[in-house]
Amino acid sequence: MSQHQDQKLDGQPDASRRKFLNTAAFAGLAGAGLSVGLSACKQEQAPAPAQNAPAAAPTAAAGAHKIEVPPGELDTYYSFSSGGHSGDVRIYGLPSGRQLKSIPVFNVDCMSGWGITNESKAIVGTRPDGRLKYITGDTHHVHPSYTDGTYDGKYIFVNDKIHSRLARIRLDTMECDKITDLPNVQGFHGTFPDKRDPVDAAVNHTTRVFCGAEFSIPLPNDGHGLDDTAAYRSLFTCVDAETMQVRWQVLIDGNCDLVATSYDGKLAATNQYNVEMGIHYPEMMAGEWDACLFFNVARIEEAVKAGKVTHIGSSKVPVVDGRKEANADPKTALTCYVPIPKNPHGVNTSPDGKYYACSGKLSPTASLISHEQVLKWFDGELKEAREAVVAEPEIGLGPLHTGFDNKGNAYTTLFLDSQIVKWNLDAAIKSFQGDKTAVPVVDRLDVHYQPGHGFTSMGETKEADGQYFISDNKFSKDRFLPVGPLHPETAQMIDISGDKMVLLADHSVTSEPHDSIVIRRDIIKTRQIYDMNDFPNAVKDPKESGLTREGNKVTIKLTSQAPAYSLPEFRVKKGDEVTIILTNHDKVEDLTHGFAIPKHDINFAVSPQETKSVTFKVDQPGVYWCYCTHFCHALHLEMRSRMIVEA
Ligand code: RUQ
Ligand code: CUA
Ligand code: CA
Repeated sequence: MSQHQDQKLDGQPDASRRKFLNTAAFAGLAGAGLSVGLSACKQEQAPAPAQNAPAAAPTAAAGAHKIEVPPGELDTYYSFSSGGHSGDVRIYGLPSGRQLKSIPVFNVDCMSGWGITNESKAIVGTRPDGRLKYITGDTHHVHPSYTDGTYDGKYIFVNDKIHSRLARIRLDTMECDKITDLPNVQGFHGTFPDKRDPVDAAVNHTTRVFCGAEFSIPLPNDGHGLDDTAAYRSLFTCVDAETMQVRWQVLIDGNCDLVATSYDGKLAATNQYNVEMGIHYPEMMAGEWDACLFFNVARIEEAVKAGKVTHIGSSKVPVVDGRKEANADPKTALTCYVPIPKNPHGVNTSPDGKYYACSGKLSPTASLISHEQVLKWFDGELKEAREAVVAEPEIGLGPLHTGFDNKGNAYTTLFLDSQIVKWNLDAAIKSFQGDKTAVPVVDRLDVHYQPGHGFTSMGETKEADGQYFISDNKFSKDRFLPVGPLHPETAQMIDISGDKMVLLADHSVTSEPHDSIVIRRDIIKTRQIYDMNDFPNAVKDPKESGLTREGNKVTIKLTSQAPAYSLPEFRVKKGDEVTIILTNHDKVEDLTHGFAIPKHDINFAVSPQETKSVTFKVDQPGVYWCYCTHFCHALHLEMRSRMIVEA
């Protein structure tokens, strides 16, 4: 390589850098046998195309109209995206890619007051001294509730991988309303709601949420058996979608990773990359085979009802035995382990409900598992669970996540190849059956760079519409203005409505989204104004404003109406524990007020007709100007109240 070509002094992106990344990635994969464009010393020289690569990829210009949202017009889709280890959930409008909101969930957010107000602390959970139990979180997988096989706009569920918590977001207010700790697991990663009840045909909506734990630990994890690594185990958890209580858990062999559910409610699935139950990563890659593990929901619940359960440590959650040995007879088995090549990542259900695509990660294949065949295995009609695999096309290096269109095609992210591969399900099945004329791979598109997650518009519902695929890339490198060593990620928008994929846009996203979903906007019905009656502590009449004292506990009731708070001042004493309850009496849409107190670390916002409260200690006598932090009125700067702390 000629140095001057690749190290530009002005910091401008250099298109040829893409090849470095690929080269570096392949260096770790000796013998992978891919042809890679290594040369291309001159910038204008195109890289040697990899096998099967499109000769000339269609460019954005071809589909510019598909991303244009003129000023004043609204997007056609919502995209809900996990924030990753920022602990939040983001909302984007698509196709514009405009970020509309960040919903704080496992993080602390000083704009809204999440993690600061008493109401949000009660949801997140506190320690005996009133501090938050945790201030960190790692959101990965966002999945909404279903009715009749499609999104019903009621809830979104999201995991916290760090502390193994499941959160629920109400879609009318787009705020988190419940968080549940999963007992006796670590590395809670994949999650997916069920789509209907496996037994009661009348229940055609989400009532359960399944959670896969990735790491095995001593059970219970109370300090004994620390070095008895052979006894470490993992659990698969079912949470009630309404009460958010944990219903049951399944003790398994191997680990869980991502989770999928069937459209008939009968099965939940998780891909397993560590059937070896290795502790160090070479052990986790030791075997040629791992698995996709299926759970027979109705049988598990019968076993729980029949009391065939144990309990782990102090947890009251019933645990059934889903390990291989205890489930050798398919006719009574609770679990079915379908062998899948080496360390798969990702399992996704096709919109017709017939298949699960389970990607290879360390195998260049995607395995297509037939739902019907798995049910047959549970009926004792298959010799081997592996017979449930009906296709296993070679699609490229490092396949991770798969999305689907409405024409029988799958789109899988190839992490190592930095490509999206489009493959046809029917062709893959025919080819697997020996039909030499069937060609599974239909198209490939380069993405920038190293895609992890990929998903299609409405693609996880029976209403998959085949419009867009989003490639959430793990590296953005030279795609955006440099912002220091920590780069944004790229979410690339791809038009999948035609035969060829067309790259439409690069959207920058701050670190570090994992999975997302794309929902048609008509499904989401939000409330624009709160109902004051929903808040038990609301200060319903400004005349109720004032101070009440019980010993050193002081409660201040306050209302806001632009541009004033109901109390211009209030007096408390050094050593008091002060609770401020603030109800926003403004009824005008979008008229939110804030409330901040200097030196007391208080800041939160109240939207129209909303009530929030905060509790804090006052230790330093003095005058503290409480002020409105949210621009609300021409006299916003004048909107203040004085907290006077007497010695
Ligand atoms: S998972 S790259 Cu990020 Cu939670 Cu698949
Ligand atoms: Cu009220 Cu600004
Ligand atoms: Ca493995």
